Amino acid sequence: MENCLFCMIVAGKIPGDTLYEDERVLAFRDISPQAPQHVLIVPKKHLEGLNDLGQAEDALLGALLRAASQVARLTGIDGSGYRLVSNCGPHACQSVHHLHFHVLGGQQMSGQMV
Ligand code: DGP
Repeated sequence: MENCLFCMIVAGKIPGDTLYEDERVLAFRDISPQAPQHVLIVPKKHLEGLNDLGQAEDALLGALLRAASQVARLTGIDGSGYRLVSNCGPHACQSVHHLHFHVLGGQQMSGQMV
């Protein structure tokens, strides 16, 4: 989608620090990391966010979640643990309107949120 930041990263128009890629999914490091390991998992197909997921996206959702666990292994946080977050809408402070999951790890997290 034109003017979508993550579509531009998927298309290679903006550089991304890619960790994992397959035919449906791209994973790259967040530009403003909030944890020692902070990676974004995005579908190559443009979807605004979680609210856009229909039955037709079931396989894509499986691929996104599998990519998250693959990224956890690649970054060495699968054993210590990690958090998977997707912000949806204004109350969640979603700032990029292309579906994405944050993989956060590499440090002990608080039991708040969540
Ligand atoms: P969210 O607030 O959940 O919509 O998260 C959007 C994330 O995207 C935020 O953590 C910062 C990250 N981000 C914004 N612009 C860029 C960029 O140009 N490159 C990368 N790698 N990450 C970006």
